[in-house]
Amino acid sequence: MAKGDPGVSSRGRRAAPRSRKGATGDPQLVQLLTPEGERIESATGPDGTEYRVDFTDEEYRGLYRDLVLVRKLDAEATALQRQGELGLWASLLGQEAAQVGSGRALRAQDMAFPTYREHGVLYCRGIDPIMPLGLFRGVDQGGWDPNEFKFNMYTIVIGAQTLHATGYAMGVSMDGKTGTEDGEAVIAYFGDGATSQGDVNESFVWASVFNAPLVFFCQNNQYAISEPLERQTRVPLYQRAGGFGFPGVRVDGNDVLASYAVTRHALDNARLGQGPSLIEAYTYRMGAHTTSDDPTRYRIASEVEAWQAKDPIARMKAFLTKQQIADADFFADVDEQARTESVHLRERVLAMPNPEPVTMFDHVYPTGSPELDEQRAQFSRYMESFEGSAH
Ligand SMILES: Cc1ncc(C[n+]2csc(CCOP(=O)(O)OP(=O)(O)O)c2C)c(N)n1
Ligand SMILES: [Mg+2]
Repeated sequence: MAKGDPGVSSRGRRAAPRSRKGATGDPQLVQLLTPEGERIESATGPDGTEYRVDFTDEEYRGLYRDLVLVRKLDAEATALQRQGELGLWASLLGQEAAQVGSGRALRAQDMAFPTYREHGVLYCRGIDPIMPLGLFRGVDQGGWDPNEFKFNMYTIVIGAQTLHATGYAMGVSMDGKTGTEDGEAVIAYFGDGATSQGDVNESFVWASVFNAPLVFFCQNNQYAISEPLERQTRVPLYQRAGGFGFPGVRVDGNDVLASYAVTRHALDNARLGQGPSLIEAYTYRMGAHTTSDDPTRYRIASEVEAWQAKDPIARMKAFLTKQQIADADFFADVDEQARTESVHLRERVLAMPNPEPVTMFDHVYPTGSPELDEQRAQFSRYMESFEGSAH
């Protein structure tokens, strides 16, 4: 995958903004790859920052492979839920480029705080994709080690992780780990709906006034369950940043190259001690909110079709093909790898052992408590009362 360090150039925040229309005709959107798969050399952000990437052919192919694998594993998880093997699944369908682009922009030392949908970022952090499936199957608590992978636990409480990330980022700077090119940065993921939460707005204030090395990465997938974007905001979300005193940029979230470029730039500013910023990755949730949602009840098919034409994987495939960076053998190989890995994932999910019910008391406190011991004992007696019965 993209291990290189593409030249994400900055002309400085005070440079005069140049009006440059992307191929979408939307001057607000940073885009480096059009839906048709045409490369745009560079794009200028609202503060004059110029974004570009310079990947090798191998790195371009690596990004494509990531996108396909992440989508396939996600589809497998949705299928497992439909077959009763998971309790719930929150699909990332349509948001692969925002997640792979930003996930690959992270350096090893950077810390990420996800929601419940960041399976693509989790994949980029090198975590076994089985991990969230244990959580959604209800057999464990999703227990990867956040310090080992620099990827915090999934957070279902909307917006809460932005506060955790802000505190963590303030700690990073108090520890003196910013101010150099190999400093540390933090990224907090959240959705468009989350921007209405007090937690997120409080995070903006604290991160701003404490100059925290934090990138707020909002995946605007246009919906918060059934609530459309216009119920959250009357201004483009990235413009909210200005009121809090830090820069904001809107990127085409279906463009993996632009998502990479803006995230790398924002992270590098943060690690250098230049404070927080907000990225609004403009994208679309192609599937349901979760497997317990029916989106046909609140949105029309033509809207989904319009976004299908902006598919993040199709545009990357068109680009690789047109530029002769990849051929049919490569695409077949990626598909085969995706198929093999998803079959493997399924086998491992089905083999997950059910936990003993009494283990629910195990991780409540690091060192336990007398009250908990008493509850555990009571519960054990209760469970023993069934022994020998037919139930
Ligand atoms: C504090 C809180 N309130 C409500 C919910 C219920 N809830 C779960 S997901 C969701 C919508 C979130 O939308 P958004 O932030 O846009 O993220 P998306 O799911 O679209 O990625 C809500 C309201 C919750 N989990 N936590
Ligand atoms: Mg949303």
